[in-house]
Amino acid sequence: METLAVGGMNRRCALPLVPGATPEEGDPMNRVSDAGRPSSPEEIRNVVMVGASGAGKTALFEALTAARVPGRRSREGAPPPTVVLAAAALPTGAVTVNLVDTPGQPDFVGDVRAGLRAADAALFVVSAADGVDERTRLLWRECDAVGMPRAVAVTHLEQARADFEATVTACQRAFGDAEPLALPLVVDGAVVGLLNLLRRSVTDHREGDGAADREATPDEAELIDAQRGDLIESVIEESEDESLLERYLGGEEVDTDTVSEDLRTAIATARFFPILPTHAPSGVGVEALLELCEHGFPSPASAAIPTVYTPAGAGFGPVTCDPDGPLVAEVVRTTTDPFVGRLSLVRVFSGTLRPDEPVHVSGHLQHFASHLVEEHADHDSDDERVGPLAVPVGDDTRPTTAAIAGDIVLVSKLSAAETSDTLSHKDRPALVEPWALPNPLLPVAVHAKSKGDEDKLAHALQRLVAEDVTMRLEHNAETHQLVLWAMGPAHVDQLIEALSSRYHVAVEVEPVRTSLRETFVRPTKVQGRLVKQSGGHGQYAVCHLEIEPLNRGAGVEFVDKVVGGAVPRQFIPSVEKGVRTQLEKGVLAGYPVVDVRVTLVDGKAHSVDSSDMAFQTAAGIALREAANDATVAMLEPVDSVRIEVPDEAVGSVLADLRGRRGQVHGTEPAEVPGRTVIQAEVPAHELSRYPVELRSVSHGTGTFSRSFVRYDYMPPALARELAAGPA
Ligand SMILES: Nc1nc2c(ncn2[C@@H]2O[C@H](COP(=O)(O)OP(=O)(O)O)[C@@H](O)[C@H]2O)c(=O)[nH]1
Ligand SMILES: [Mg+2]
Repeated sequence: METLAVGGMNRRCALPLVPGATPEEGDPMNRVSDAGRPSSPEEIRNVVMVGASGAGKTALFEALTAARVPGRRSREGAPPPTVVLAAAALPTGAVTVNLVDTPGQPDFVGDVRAGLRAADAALFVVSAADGVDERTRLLWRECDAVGMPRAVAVTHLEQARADFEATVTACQRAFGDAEPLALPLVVDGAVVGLLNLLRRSVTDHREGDGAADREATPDEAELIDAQRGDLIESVIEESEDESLLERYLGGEEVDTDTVSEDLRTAIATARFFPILPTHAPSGVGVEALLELCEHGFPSPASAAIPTVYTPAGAGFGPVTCDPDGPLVAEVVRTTTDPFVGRLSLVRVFSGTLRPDEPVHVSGHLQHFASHLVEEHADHDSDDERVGPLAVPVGDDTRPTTAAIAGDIVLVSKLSAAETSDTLSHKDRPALVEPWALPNPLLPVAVHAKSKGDEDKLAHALQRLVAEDVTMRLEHNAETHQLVLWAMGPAHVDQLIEALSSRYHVAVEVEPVRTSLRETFVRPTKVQGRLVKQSGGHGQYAVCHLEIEPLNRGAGVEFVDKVVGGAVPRQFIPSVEKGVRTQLEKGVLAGYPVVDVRVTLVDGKAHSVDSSDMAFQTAAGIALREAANDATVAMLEPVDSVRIEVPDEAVGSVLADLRGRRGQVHGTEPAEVPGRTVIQAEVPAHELSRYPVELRSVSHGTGTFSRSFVRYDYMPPALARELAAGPA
């Protein structure tokens, strides 16, 4: 049995999707039971868990899974940090809750985006000990912009510095209309139950005994009633029923069913956000959360569907969440298992996915991207066949025979399908507009530790790139480096670890070299002489060159001003070729020379010993002779940079930019309130670790983009350092 998981992190798979175990072989009914699987989109809830790293998402994910999948126990001890999406289909009441756990570290925001695409509602996990952090706030705003229904699970309640009330206030300040549905019952530093505000009841959790509901004691009832009013008022305010609010404020008791119904509407329309106290280790809040998913969150039938085109870019026509509609599905995550092959986590938007059916696979990232994604070249394939389907259950999978519109499923053997690709019917090919892909901006140069592994490395990187749309590869022809662009240092570590554990390639990391340019800074006259006439066939060529600097961006010019045939006609192109070749190779430090005019003014030839080669060589000699520290300067690439940070970080970001030789062109308010956009020009050399450094001066929420604008003079001391450096 081999490892197999959406995460690809050495997890065991109980029901392997290996050849020979496909549902089609033998009697499918013996192998695949679809009992309990959703038969209509109304029976599905897709929920993504997001929040700060360490807030307790994975612990909660595992507790929720353990509560619904028999035989699964919560993990002992601390879960390892999540670096990829994990999913679990949890039968809950009349529905299946497809739960998606995401990583909290900023480096893996790509997976958070993918999770948000897969889901129709988001569960924000907030630690009562740490409160709401800036990145969580930002993510909330993103969900707000698309009207995604949200709820908040509060964790770490038994910690000494935890304060549920303060956390509720912090949520209200950061998120808006949020109220708790229950209060935590904390006794002697342990979370032992919930006070349910709507039902006015208490749920006790006893270790080993599970949960039991009982009536509230008078003290508990007092606590409940002190909070219940706020909840009911909030909910009724969001209801369309004006007279209800009037009656309620007038002192009339409103029945719980009416409030429950209004609550459902308010959550589903993303106008009200319920807060639930939870404690994963003891299971407190787990049932309440699942109940909230079932009754509060909307089904995919009422969720927005992303824009769908044909692969040619035309309109596809209306797409609804209909199992009988045309197939439109999207790969939200890809893993390559060395034994099982490619495994794709797929969200079905329309139609029904069935094993063994041919599909069209379409990916046009380059078309939609604002930046170059050359390794994700646009591709369309009609040669794909859906392999066995399986339902993800955390680390495990369960085979299934169909995934209807609205569902999330694992598909094996889609060899051409990359993350964010669209699956559709061959006769009705579709292309879903990809979600907003983050641009990886941290470069590291890598090479295989052992020379013989270069091919293996290239192959493994190709695989990783297909899985991970947040990494890029660059083969830099100038510096001869293989550069891996990643989201941050943790992402780099993850990629290097994947190369070694999954593909058995050990790599070494080296500093990224900046491609510089050389240029002449003062007019220079020079002679190049190649005179070799001792014995045998000699070589003879002399050329006099005048070198003049040109404006930035002017390029290289060659001018012939020879008079009287001092250099014979047939050798003029030889001189030009020699000049251009030498300029490309560099004249001082090995970088291409730009923005220069070279004029051939005079020369000498020999009737026997002169040749094309001799004149090419002489031209090169002349240029090298002309080059020294006084005549040649180094140019470095300068990028135009757009930085977005929280207002309060602007001061430190500007100070930091000055330290990077940056020129600030201006600041303006960002689209998102409370944030500022800074426009600047910064030498590329100073940006090589910027994703890391920006994070530290911007509470982790700074983002930036960069694009090359021009070459500019580099301080000579730095140029000497780079030229001499080991890199
Ligand atoms: N005391 C306490 N620890 C928790 C709670 N929830 C999670 N943890 C622990 O907090 C750490 C981080 O949790 P994890 O689920 O990995 O956080 P994630 O990064 O949000 O996925 C782990 O050691 C968990 O066992 C909680 O409610 N109380
Ligand atoms: Mg986690």
